[in-house]
Amino acid sequence: MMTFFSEQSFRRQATTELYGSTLVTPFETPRRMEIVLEAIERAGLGEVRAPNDYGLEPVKAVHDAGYIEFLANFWPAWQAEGRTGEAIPSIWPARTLRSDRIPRSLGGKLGYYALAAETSLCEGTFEAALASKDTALAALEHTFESGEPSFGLCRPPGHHAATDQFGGYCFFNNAAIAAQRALDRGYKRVAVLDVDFHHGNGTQQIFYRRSDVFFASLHGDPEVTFPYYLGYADETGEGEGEGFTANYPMAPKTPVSVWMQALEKALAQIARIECELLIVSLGVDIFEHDPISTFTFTRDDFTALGERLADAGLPTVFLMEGGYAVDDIGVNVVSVLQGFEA
Ligand code: Q9C
Ligand code: ZN
Repeated sequence: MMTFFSEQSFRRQATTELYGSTLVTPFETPRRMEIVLEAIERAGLGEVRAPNDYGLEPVKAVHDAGYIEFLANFWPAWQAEGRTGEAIPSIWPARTLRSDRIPRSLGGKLGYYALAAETSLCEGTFEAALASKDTALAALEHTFESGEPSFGLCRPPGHHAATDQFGGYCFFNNAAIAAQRALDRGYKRVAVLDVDFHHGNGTQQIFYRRSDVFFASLHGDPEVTFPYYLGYADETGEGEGEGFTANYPMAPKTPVSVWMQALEKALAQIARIECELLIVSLGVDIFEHDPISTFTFTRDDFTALGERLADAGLPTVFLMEGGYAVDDIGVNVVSVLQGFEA
């Protein structure tokens, strides 16, 4: 399988993540990419190519212009104010106190465009986010042109990024950008299947009122798991989009057999509504030893997942999302991709 990866993804080297009451070294570390690349090489999965630069148009097709400008300008502006540390949002236009005002202050903007506080902004973040969406778009283009499956080794991940909000380690929603591009290239209906441990709240928000992208997510129950406020089973889409969102929240330690039954339901929906392309938001934080998650996947379960996805018989683009058991992330990812190709 062809993999796409950009060295530019290493430009984000954040040193802080707000975790409980302390700052820790981020779980979403650049080392993750090195481990996945090593595993791809060791397994002989196939060529790894650098993506082209697809510019900002495909980003603007999904994200708010003010948000893109905010991410592009934030770090230089923060530095110009003499701030040296990484930027962590600490105030939001919260539920009953919200307005549409975007304050001039960088601290005010930071909260306006953030959905959570664990993801610091730092030098190189915008460049890495651009590289990540290019990686997703290159994978999409390869599958569009060849019909062959492809893997976009995206970093930073994307599925928590909403129209105008970053958080959960995500800045641009790579899967949403690729799905929109697929529609612009002529596919009539696209499925985004999100198997990351966390609900793909950003992807859901972006397509919630639309019927051209079917979004299905299998994830830790938001009653007890990040991102908490979205991903409940009764969220099924709105207006035109009614029936085009499907959520399968599951309790901590849910057996893989139960998870696989939810996958069957999601794949049945994808077949029934005749999706022409499958984009898999591939988070391997469903691994049994993931440090921030509570599902129980083993290496063999990852292989079985890949095999089952291949049986769907659709042109398929895999895009990297989460996975924080760094030593195992490579084997886990490659197991899915090799299972798919078996
Ligand atoms: N105690 C992705 O997997 N913090 N993002 C969770 C757990 C945020 C995960 C805290 C997790 C974000 C792409
Ligand atoms: Zn995740």
